[in-house]
Amino acid sequence: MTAPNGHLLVRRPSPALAHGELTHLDRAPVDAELALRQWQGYVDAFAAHGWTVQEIAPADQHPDGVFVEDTVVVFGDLAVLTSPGAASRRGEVASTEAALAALPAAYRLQVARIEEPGHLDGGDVLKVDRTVYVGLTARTDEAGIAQLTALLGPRGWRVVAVPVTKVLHLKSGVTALPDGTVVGHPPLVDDVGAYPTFLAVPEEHGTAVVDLGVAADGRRAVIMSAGAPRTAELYAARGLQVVTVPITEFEKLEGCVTCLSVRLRGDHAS
Ligand code: CIR
Repeated sequence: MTAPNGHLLVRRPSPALAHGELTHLDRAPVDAELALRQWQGYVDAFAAHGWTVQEIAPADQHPDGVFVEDTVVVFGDLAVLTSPGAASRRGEVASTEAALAALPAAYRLQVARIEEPGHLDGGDVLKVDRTVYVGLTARTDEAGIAQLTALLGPRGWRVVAVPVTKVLHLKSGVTALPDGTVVGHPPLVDDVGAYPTFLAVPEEHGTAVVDLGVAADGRRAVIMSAGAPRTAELYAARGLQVVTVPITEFEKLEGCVTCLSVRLRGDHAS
């Protein structure tokens, strides 16, 4: 067990998960019971690393509601509620807002929102130090990025728009290790040159990593899909403790480890 790392917002999967949105993948059968077990395994891995888990109210009428990252993005002490690009997902935001309001006082954030007609999904937002890369995708448009820039510019964040065509969200193609190295599987990345540092990984499911914080052995820990064993070895060779979880049922819906939670760290960095 480690020192507390922060607060984790999650939402248990809807029994209708199989009917979620698909953009780049063909529909494959989804086992709803297996999805629930995989989700619990994901949540348990955070809890074992000192995270306090807080569930957002179930939203079973929204098949994609489990992908809570798309509904809010946290920048320091500011939470930006999003305006999801898919109509089927817009009703997910209100319950995320309610969950933020119910957080313990130490995690209470200022709240801003992206407004229609602008659209922005949290999966398109990648923070690396004080730079915020935002995917220009089928879900996130110029108007949404302009609103985010207006909110963040005065707070000292630099917003960089990155066109994304090969995957659903920016973070379906690239994420960042705790040291800020951007990682991605090149066939899924439109422009590897968009980032100051870029580490190519050999597997599609290896692109998504989440910082779990400092582990009991003092190493930095990350969580990633069990579907990328060679990439896990690559990360371990960089000195990281690598925790892998099976998330096949969410990957069938174009989800990954980042989108299944919103991380609120004690220092308010997410
Ligand atoms: C969707 O298309 O909205 C969902 N099926 C998947 C969302 C995954 N979210 C993410 O990568 N941030």
